[in-house]
Amino acid sequence: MKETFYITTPIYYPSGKLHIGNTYTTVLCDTINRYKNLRGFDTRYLTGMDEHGQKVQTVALELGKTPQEHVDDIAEDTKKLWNMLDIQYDDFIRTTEKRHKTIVKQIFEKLLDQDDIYLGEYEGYYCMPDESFFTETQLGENHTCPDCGRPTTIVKEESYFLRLSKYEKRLLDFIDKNPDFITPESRKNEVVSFIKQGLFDLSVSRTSFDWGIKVISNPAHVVYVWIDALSNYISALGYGTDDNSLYEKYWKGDEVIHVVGKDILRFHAIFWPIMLMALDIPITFKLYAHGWYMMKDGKMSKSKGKVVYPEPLIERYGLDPVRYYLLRELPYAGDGVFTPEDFVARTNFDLANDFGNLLNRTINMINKYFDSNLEKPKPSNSSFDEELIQKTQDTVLAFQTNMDELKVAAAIQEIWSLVSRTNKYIDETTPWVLAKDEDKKVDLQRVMYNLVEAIRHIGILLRPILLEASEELFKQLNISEHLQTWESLKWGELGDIEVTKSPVPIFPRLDKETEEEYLTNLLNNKVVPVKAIEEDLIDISDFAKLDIVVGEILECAKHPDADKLLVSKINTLDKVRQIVSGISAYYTPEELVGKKVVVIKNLKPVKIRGILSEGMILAGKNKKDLEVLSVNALNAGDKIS
Ligand code: ME8
Repeated sequence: MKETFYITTPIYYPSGKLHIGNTYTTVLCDTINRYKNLRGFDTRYLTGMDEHGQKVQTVALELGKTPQEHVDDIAEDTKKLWNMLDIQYDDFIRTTEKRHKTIVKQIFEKLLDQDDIYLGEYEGYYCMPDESFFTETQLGENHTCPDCGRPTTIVKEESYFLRLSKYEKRLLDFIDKNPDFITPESRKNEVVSFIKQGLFDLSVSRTSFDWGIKVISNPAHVVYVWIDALSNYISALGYGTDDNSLYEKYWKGDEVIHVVGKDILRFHAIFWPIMLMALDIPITFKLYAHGWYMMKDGKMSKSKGKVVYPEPLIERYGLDPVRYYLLRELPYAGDGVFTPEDFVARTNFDLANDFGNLLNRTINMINKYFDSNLEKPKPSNSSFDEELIQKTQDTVLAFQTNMDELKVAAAIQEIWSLVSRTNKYIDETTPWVLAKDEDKKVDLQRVMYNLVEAIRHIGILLRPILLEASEELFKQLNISEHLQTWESLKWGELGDIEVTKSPVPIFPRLDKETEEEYLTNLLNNKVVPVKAIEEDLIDISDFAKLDIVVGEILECAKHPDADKLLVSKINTLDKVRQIVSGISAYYTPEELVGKKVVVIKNLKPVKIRGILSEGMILAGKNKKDLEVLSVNALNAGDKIS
């Protein structure tokens, strides 16, 4: 049976749009989850929203919405963002859902019944106009309200408390016996010294607002954030319900990881295990606390307008450069600074130059020297080859070790070290010199094979990180699915090679000045004209070069040697032309006969798997579907412009 792996993000407050800080946590978990999937684990990835509390109530009021309407809107936006980032979560829990509220109510009553929760009085700094309590550390100068700046007063309120002090010793023992419970080590030490100073019981209910889960036995109280929020990790698994199979499988399974930001580590490292001890639920999870993304001049702050949102970055640069930057720039145990200069440099140097160029150069050379086809060579022993092979194997191991320890930035560095080594291999073996000497053809063949084999390994390691580029890499190198798996990470698994005849660079270089200026404006919240990157723009005369017409499909059949291809005979009036298209996963030949489709006539004819193709049928595509463009009123040969 497969080992199980359960990973969670914090559930986010719906106080506004999510920024790159929250996005970082979600992308990090997505990458780790995809890695575990690649390794063959039975994985489950949970994220969601923490939708109760006074702040939400106040914000909703300001927006003229009910709190529920407000959180519904933000949850919708958040899901859209995760979609944009291709986050592969299995469940999205919202604390306003019935499945969650029922469990929180049960948990609260149980803790109350067994006297782990008791009624007392909460004393705090209260802002009358905002109707909010604050702790001393949250206050502004002279004990003013951090939200509105007006003076606060000390007010007492009836509140339930969770007995933390009772579990202090047990918790310290637990941390001692489970040295990898909290990572990084430096953060664990902070938690331990905090506990050793002595724990105060935690206020877990409020009477000053009502946007929350009501305490069953005393509905004047709502459950205050942390018992509500932390329970999401098990309520989402059906804990305490008739169907608790997910809880049994994943919570009690092989590996459970909560990824949190450093600011909420204490809640997860102290309150959560104590809650579980009190509830007699096994503490199966490990905690990883990451640092923060800062701006050059300090913390990101929505109220000061110093904040970076991911959407404009993805729209302008694409998904992979954003994922890459976020994962690569934040060190394992520290903070990172988001700067325009670094973003452009990472995209240009790491992605476009080092990695993109390696792939592009390799394909171009195979086209030039071997007309895109290369037989697998006999193994041989040049010292350059041995070094490259050794480096590739070492990289796989180093990548794995780092990923298993959640050191994702370091794991990415390992891949780039192999990228550099592979580029160096080209310089060492000088294929352009080998190509001049017919006697060196076998050497050249071996060099090309080794390049593709190293790049295939890089592609597999990149699958959890660069989602589109890794797919594109396999496509351009024509590498079949069984050679994209973790199990296929063995040198020499690759057979004969047939690369694309028309390689496209996967990462365009950014113009340094333009993009740094664009990003600086974006970071300063200046209105930025939406402008596509220059290299993507074409002139109308470029478009006019295409000869596009209506073509009527007269005959269609499966390609004899390739499952994914169909071969159509199409009347474009000037002649009946044969076109090979990769659409057989979406259409049967019968469905296409009689269709009037859109055809590019003046593409250079090419042989695709041995069959001549004289043009291209246009189709639209998304992740699920592909649809061939077709017309009704027009006839074969009619021009499209
Ligand atoms: O704390 N860089 O929610 P939240 C990196 N609802 N991470 C950052 C960041 C930054 N600049 N700013 C925020 C909550 N984060 C609670 C969690 S879980 C049971 C309840 C991270 O929306 C922050 O560290 O305020 C935290 O991990 C996460 O975003 C959610 O923050």
